[in-house]
Amino acid sequence: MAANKLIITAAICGAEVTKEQNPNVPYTVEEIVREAKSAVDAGAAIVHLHVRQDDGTPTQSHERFQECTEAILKACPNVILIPSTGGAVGMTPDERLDSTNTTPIPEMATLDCGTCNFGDDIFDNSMPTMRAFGQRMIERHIKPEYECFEMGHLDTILNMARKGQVPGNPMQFNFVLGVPGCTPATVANLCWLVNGIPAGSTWTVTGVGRNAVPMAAAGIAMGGNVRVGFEDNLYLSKGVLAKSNGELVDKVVRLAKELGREIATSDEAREILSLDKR
Ligand code: KMH
Ligand code: ZN
Repeated sequence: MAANKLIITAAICGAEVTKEQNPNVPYTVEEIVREAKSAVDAGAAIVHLHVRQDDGTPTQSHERFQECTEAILKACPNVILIPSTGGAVGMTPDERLDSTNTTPIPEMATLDCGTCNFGDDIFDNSMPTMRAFGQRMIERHIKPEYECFEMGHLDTILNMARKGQVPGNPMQFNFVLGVPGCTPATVANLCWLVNGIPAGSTWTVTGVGRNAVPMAAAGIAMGGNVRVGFEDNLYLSKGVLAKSNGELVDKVVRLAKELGREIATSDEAREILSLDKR
């Protein structure tokens, strides 16, 4: 029975973190493959993908996504890839959507559910932008992972789903808690969000920075799924930089074992998330 298994997503790269903060943050295709493989070998069923130019500059270019996707799938043939359509703050909507122009079309992609503060920046997700992203995903049969950084993002996206502007049930949510300026990472906030999702939905929790492990523990205990990785947190424990994404995934695997949750394979994750096997 796959239903109760824990899906671990590894957000291996992100767009904002740098090698200056942790030298193991991947930029090149080879480094991205190395990090994806370390995460998958440790137990991740999904890799949430941002890509960079070799100098570390974030890019949403479909050519770079194509190159990285093919290289990751060579090393990890069955992994589910969730390319970002969030990109980096300041990118245009068209630029951001280019990550979905790979061949084959990705089975999933993120869809960010509203504008919010993002540290000192503003992460702009206006209603027209979200409608355009929803339309693209409906047309191309891409299952969105709905990224909610703020409590109000949930209501926004549920309204859009009711109006048929974004793909509807079964919906997959990722509650990203603890981004500076956004909803704090507390168990109470997570419970409020989880209580608000439609029956039949699935959810993941991501705790940012020092919230990564406490939120992972909450997600495991509450029957949800967990995302970890360099995009969200660079440390294995206080003051100790993680050597790889695999180390962060391994920590979640150990927690899950202690709490009695088995780890889902990528195919089991496809079943849980109602994805077609490709
Ligand atoms: N880089 C952040 C501004 C996503 O991947 O969809 C947004 C982000 C969300 O990472
Ligand atoms: Zn992301």
